[in-house]
Amino acid sequence: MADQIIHPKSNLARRAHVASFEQYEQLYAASLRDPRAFWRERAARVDWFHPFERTCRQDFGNAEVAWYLGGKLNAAYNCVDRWLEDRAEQTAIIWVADEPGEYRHISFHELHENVGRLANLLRAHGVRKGDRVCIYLPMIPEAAFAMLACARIGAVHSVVFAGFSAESLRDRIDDADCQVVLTANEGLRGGKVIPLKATVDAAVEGLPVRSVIVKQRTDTPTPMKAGRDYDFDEEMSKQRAFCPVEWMDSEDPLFVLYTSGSTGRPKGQLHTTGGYLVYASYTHELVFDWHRGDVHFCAADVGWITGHSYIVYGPLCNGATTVMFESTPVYPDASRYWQVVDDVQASIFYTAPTALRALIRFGDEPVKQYGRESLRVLGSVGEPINPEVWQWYHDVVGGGRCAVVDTWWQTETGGILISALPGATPCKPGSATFPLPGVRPMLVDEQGTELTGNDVAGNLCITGSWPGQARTILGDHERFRQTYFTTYPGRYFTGDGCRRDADGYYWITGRVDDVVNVSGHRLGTAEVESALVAHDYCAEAAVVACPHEVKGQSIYCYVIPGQGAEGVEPATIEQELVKAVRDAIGGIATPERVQVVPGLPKTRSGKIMRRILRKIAESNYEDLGDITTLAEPAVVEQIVAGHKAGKS
Ligand code: 7RM
Repeated sequence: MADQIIHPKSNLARRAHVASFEQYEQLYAASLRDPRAFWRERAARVDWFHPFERTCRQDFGNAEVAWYLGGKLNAAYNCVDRWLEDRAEQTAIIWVADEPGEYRHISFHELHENVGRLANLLRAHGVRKGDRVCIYLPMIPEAAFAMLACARIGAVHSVVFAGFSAESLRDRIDDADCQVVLTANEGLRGGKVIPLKATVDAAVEGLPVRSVIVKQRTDTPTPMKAGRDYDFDEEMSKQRAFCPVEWMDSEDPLFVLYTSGSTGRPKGQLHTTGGYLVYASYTHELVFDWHRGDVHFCAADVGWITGHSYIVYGPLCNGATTVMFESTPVYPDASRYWQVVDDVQASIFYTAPTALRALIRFGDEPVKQYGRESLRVLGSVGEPINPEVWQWYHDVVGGGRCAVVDTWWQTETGGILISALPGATPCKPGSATFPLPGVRPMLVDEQGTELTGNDVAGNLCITGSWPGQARTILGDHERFRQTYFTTYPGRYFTGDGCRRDADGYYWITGRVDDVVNVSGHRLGTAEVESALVAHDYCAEAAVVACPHEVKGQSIYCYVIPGQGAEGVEPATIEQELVKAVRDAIGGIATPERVQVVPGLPKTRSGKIMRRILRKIAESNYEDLGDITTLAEPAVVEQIVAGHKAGKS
C-alpha cells in the first residue's frame, strides 16, 4: 500500500517563508549549486561586529571545519542587546513554573539586565574568556541567563541536565575543568523535589571548584560551605546591570555539551560561535516557520541540545518569545501542555514522541479540554515517531489545521538537518521527509559504497559541512576524527540507519551503534556496563536496547554475578544493580530489568553476541539465528529460561 500523503495546509503556505514544494526544491538546488554563496547569504541574519573574510574551510579527512572565518560577534549581543531598540518591552522568555497557573514574563529589557548582572557576577568570581562554567540548574529563567552571561564574557558553558547523578556531574565538571558551578538548592518537577545542591556537594568533593553559586528555587535551606558557596540573589544584588560584551572570533567556543556514544565516556561536543548561531537561528525560523509575534514553545530541557538550540539560542537570536517549561506533560494531569498552549497562546509546539506516546494513553479528552487555536506548527524530535503517533499529533493535537514537522538532528549537528517545512512539504507520517537547504545526506552500505537513487537503505552520512556542525570533542580531537570521520572517509557518519523510499523520502530507522535511545535521550550501553561492573555484585555485564511502548527503547542488562554476590539472592542482586546504575548515571538510565545469568553468549574469540541478547530481551526466542558458533551454546537456553521467569 502506498504511504498516505498529508499535503501542506493552504493557510500555512500563504504566509510561510518557504511557501511551496517547488520553492523548496529551487532553494535546495541553489544551495547545492553554490553552498558557499548560500551560507554566506544566511550569515547576514546575525549581527557581526566585524565582517568575516571567508565563508568556510573544510577538511573532513582531518575533521577540520571552520565557518565565517575572521568574523567577530557575540552570541548574547545577538540574542539580547540587538532587540533592545525595537522590542525592549516585548516578552523574551515566558517561564512556566511547575505549579499550574504560575507564570513569569521576562522582557528583552529585563533579560538584558539579568544577563549583564550575572556576567559581572561571573567575572567577580574570576571567570575569564575561554574559561568553562558548569550550569546544573532546573528549568528556571536563571538557566538561560547563565548561558547568555557566559556567552557575553566569552566563557564556555557546560550545561549538565539536572537529572544526572553526582558521579556523572563530577566527570563532566572534571573533564571540562570548570571552576565555577551554578546550581539551585532544589529543583521542582511534577510536584517532586530534586536535591540539586546536595548532588553538587558530592560531585565537587576534592575537585578544584572555586565557587558554587546557589539559586534558592524553594524555601528549603541548604548547607553552604563558607568561602565556596554563594547565594545567587545576594551576589546578583552586588553587581551592576550593565556588562560590556566580549567580541568573539567566529570560531571561538560557545559551549560544550556532553553526549553519549557507543564507547567509553560521554564526549564533550564543542560548538563555536558564528556558525552555530547562524544555523540555530536560520533553522528555527525555517522549520517552525517562525514569524515575529509568534510564541515558541519547546518543551525540552535546556540540559539537552534541543533546549540549547530551540529554547535559547535559535528563538532569542530571532527576537522571538520563547517558553521555558519547568513541569511535566502529566502534572497535575495529562492536559497540562494544552493548558499552557492556551495560556501563553503558543503558535509553535515542539516535543519528543515519548511524551506524545505517554499522553495518547489518556485519550483525546485531556487535549480537547483546551482550544489550542493559537497553534500552527507541531514539531517532533529525539527519536523516530510512529506513524500512528504522528497522525494523532496531527489530527487531535493539531485539529487537522497544523503542520507536523518531524525533525531529525543530533547534538553533534547543532541544529535540524532533515525535516519537513510547514506550508511546503507533503508529509508521510513517520518520515522526516527531506534535507534542509544546504544539507547533503548520503546513504552508504557497510563497505562504504554510496547507495544512489531511491528505494535504498543503509547508514546515514552527511557529505560536506554545514555551519552548525560540532568542531571537536573537548580535549580529544583524535577521538572526534575517529568517531565521525573514519568509518566512511570523507563523510560525516551520523551513527543512524536510514531508508530513502521510492519517492526520495528519508526514514530514520534508529542507531546502528551501541547507543540506546531512552525517551529521546542517548545512553551508551558501554556506560551502563561500566556502572554495573563497578559494583562487586557484578563480574561481567552486557547491556542492550529493548523496545518500549512509551520510552521508545529501554535498557536491559544481563549480568554474571561477581564475588561479592556469593550467597545473595538473585532478586536482591538485580535490585541493587538497578540502583547502582541510577546512582552512577542518573534516573534516565534506570534499567528496565537486570537479569542474572550464568554466562553470556560469546563467540569463540570472546565477542558477545548482542544480537542474540537483543532478541531475548524482546521475547523473540524463535528467531535467534545461528548459535552453533558460540563457545557455549547451552547458555542461550538458560538465559531464555531466566528471561521468561522474570516476566511472570
Ligand atoms: C536532537 C537530538 C540524536 C539521535 C539521532 C537519532 C535520534 C533524533 C530524530 C531521531 C528519528 C528523528 N539530539 N533522533 N531526532 N530519530 N527521527 N526526528 O535528539 O544527540 O540527543 O540524539 O536521536 O538516533 O542520532 S541527540
